[in-house]
Amino acid sequence: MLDKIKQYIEETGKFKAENAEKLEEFRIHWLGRKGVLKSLFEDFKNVPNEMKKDVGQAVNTLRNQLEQIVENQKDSFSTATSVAFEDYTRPTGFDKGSKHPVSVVRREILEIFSHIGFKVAEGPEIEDDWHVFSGLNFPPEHPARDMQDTFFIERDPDILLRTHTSSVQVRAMKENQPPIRIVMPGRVFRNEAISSRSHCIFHQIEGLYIDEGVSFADLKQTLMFFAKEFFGKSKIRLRPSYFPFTEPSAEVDVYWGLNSETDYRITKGTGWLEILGCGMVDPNVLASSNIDPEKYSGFAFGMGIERIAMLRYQIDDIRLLFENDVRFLNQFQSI
Ligand code: 2NM
Repeated sequence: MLDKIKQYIEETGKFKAENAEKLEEFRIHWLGRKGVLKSLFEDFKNVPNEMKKDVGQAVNTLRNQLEQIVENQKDSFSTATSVAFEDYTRPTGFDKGSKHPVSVVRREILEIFSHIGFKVAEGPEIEDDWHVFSGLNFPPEHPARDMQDTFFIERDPDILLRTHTSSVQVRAMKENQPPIRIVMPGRVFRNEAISSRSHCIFHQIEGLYIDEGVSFADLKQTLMFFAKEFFGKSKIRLRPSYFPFTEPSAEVDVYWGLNSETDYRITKGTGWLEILGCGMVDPNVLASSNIDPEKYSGFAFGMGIERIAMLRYQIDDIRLLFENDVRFLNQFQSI
């Protein structure tokens, strides 16, 4: 497919319309509703994951080139046939918007989990202490409760901006009995100093699965499936870690490989990249939400969408994701 697209790029690059009708024919053939480009986008679904990036870029290059050709050559015909004086107040072309990489990645992740039975759940961004900390087994003196880390709206009782989407899970557990199998995308807020690695608002996706007999093996298998589907990589490793709401807890790395200079740089020479945190839901958390920890067990995981998008598209400064500079965003059109 890549070769075919490259050939299209070369072939159409030389196109010169003799008149307006020929240009319109060209436009319909390539860009029309049943045109070549449309069918390329349809075929894109079947492109293997590891090829998606290259093929996607090539299709976008082709599309941009075709749109430029039509736009540029149209002017040369219309001025000849239209009025003698150019009306400078007439609107010219408008730039098209494009999908933000965070939205693209969020949708892909949710799609992958939907195939294995996870439903999407959402909840409020403004929360109380119980849903964000106490109900999640954070001890009263935990540093995350500090003003330095959390944006408080009111004190006593504490009303705050959620620092993770786990608060949505707490709500889901309180409102439903197992089986519960949900993924929660959303904005979260942390009071961090702005640097190339941090930002006060970012996006997370967390997942939760609770039922009778859910084990750590189920967690690992689910994450392997995700890594394979999303990154096209099936080798992962789990390192012991700590979160207040899970026990045991782990951080998950995917084996990225060391095939290029970039691989060395982003994996710091190890070949491994951290993608998410996870663990078995702490029995205290289940009990706080009226789920019987003697009968049920569950796993949970969480990842930062910005981080995943940066890995996927090899973006090395998170601020690019928040500036909304069209010259940056246009590189991600419609993939
Ligand atoms: C993570 C890592 C590990 C998590 C746990 C829960 C809950 F509500 F079930 F306790 N929600 N999310 C979790 C566990 C989140 O994010 C890095």
